[in-house]
Amino acid sequence: MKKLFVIALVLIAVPAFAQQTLNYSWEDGGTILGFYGSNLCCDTNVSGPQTGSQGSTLPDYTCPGAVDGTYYLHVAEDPHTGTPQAFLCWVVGLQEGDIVDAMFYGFDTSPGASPSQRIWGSYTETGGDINSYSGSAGGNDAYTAGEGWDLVTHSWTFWADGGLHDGLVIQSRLYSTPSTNDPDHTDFWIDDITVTAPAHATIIFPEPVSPVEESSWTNIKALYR
Ligand SMILES: [Ca+2]
Repeated sequence: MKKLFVIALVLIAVPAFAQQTLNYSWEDGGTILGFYGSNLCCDTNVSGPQTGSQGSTLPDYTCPGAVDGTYYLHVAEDPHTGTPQAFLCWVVGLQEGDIVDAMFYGFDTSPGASPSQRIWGSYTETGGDINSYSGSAGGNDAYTAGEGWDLVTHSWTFWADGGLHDGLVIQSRLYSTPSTNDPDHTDFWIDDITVTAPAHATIIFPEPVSPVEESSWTNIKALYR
């Protein structure tokens, strides 16, 4: 009887699949993996206090600095139209029923009102790139709380749709007020994302962009004049 009890305990203690947990805090100069919405702009890696705008206001909205380490992410919605998404992580090689947990910090100083952020997910096609959208994966209906750096979290149970998709893009959805107005501009800040996924999956975070990739064609042409 005692042996049976021990075996039962071991079975409970061992997870069905090995898990991995990775963190990205923008300390290497990276920005975003991609975005949805033509009005997402100005993605930059920043440090120290940053002042931005909330809609039509003059810059009056100050983020004091990173919540973790020295560097963090800045993005903006300009003009206000729809809900742009900043792609912060891409998990690929997922299988039906896999659990993916993620959390990040978004900066918000307006309780119960925009600007605010939400953590959300979308599927990508098997074998496709990060822009091969294959449907929304849902997210957390809660917005950043409006108390400075606020943690948003979500847990997804992966739906493979018969093998049509094997990737999950984890994004920040950006909410501004008013939701539609041109030429309004709203700044957002993000830091410290942590993602847990099965060991058979691959967790991809932003990477620093090399100076060559940053150069516009104009700059490249100028080099050969
Ligand atoms: Ca950081």
